[in-house]
Amino acid sequence: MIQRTLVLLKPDTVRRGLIGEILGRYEAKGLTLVAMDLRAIDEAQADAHYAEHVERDFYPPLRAFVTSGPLVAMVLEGDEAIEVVRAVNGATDGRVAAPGSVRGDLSLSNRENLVHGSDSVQSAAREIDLWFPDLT
Ligand code: IDP
Ligand code: MG
Repeated sequence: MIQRTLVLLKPDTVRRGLIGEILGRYEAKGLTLVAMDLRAIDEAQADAHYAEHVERDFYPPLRAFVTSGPLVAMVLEGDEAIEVVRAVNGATDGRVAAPGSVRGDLSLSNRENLVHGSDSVQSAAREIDLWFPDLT
């Protein structure tokens, strides 16, 4: 099934100069770039994006992190793109993510883990509408 998914290259990716490295992995996998934008977000956008996590203990430092500098938001499309992107990204905690994944190769942190990928068809639809409301 052809799907679209919302991907964020978080501020650590931008700071560390890894945009090209990570975008290249999605391109090499065969995913198609549908939209992409470098932007800084405020706390309201962070809260909307992470609506399911705003009450969690880890959320205040996560919000500070994702609003700490510019990030790259993008929509990727391809066969089973939601699951494929999450596999390319690897497990949430970079310390245990499998080598070969973005987080496994490039992150040593549970919070500063470089990337976000939508986790379901419903999340992808909600997140694409939130980040790229003009995309049809
Ligand atoms: P995901 O990004 O792999 O889908 P989620 O559980 O949805 O992971 O968590 C969202 C983001 O919150 C993670 O990518 C990470 O940046 C941060 N996070 C999740 N769990 C922790 C934690 O236990 N400590 C610190 N940060 C966390
Ligand atoms: Mg998640």
